Amino acid sequence: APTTHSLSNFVFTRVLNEDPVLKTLTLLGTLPSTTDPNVVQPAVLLIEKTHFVTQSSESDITRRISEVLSTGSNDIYFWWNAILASGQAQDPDLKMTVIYPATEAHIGKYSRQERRMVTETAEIYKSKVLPWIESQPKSRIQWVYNILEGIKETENVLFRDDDHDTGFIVLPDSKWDKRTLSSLYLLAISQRADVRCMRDLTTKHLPMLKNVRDKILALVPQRFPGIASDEVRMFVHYHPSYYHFHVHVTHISAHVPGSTVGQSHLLDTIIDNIENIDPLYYSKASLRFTLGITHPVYKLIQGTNA
Ligand code: M7G
Repeated sequence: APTTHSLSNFVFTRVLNEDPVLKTLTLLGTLPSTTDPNVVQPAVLLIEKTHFVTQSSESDITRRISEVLSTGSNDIYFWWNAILASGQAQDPDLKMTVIYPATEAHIGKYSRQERRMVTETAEIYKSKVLPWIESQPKSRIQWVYNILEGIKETENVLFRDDDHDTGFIVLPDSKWDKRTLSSLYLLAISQRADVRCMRDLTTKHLPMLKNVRDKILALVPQRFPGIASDEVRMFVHYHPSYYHFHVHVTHISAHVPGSTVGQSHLLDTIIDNIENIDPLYYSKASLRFTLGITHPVYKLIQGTNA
């Protein structure tokens, strides 16, 4: 795994994406292989400016401003740029993610790209998309198994229920800064390996879905005083990036930049559709959502849509 130190060997290739509102920058570059320093492999570097700490006067942002540069004024209005004095470990300026070695799928996912609406019918799903999902190498969800088996991120786990039918494990999503409650972002990962995505869900999964819902609604207010259970949103992505069933758990005021049009399905709606509409709702439904035009599923569906 790359250390902070190895980032000094990062060689820039190109900008994959940037967002001036979210203050994020995504770069493609290379890093030397950990086993053979003469070999370089692709690395995706995600950088975001962190949110301000407001809870503690110790880290009051105004105390860290070391230089103020006036950019103009008009009447009672003054505009300044400022430079921050070097910070402290508990008040970092940047949050970074390195994906290394990064696959083509990672590079595609993090690249700015055109998006299009597509309709995935049950028929297209069964004939084209499901075989593609089944062809995904298990290594793409190695990180999920590392969490479930207690090999990685063990110190972050907030809750685990080891029932092999209905159990799940809850931990901070890697997108969360682990401190800003209004952007709380947790992940509940099912113990079951037979649910790759929402399409697989049927009546037999209702106890698991309800177990996740009920326990999360109790857990969040208990672990994060200040968040009420009716401030918690739980949803599932279709398509997800990782085909092992998991539920996204966020504060209702969190911006969810990862979610695109039609991609988020409320856990409560999923339960209701299976319980009250049709046990096979998700294997019968035509689902409409956007996909980036480089997404492999886009190519599979595009050939079949008018
Ligand atoms: P998804 O719906 O499969 O894909 O959700 P998305 O990334 O397109 O939303 C996977 C979720 O898992 C995302 O919210 C990721 O931020 C999160 N995630 C991904 N990885 C590789 C990790 C990880 O290694 N650890 C943790 N804690 N979360 C991760």
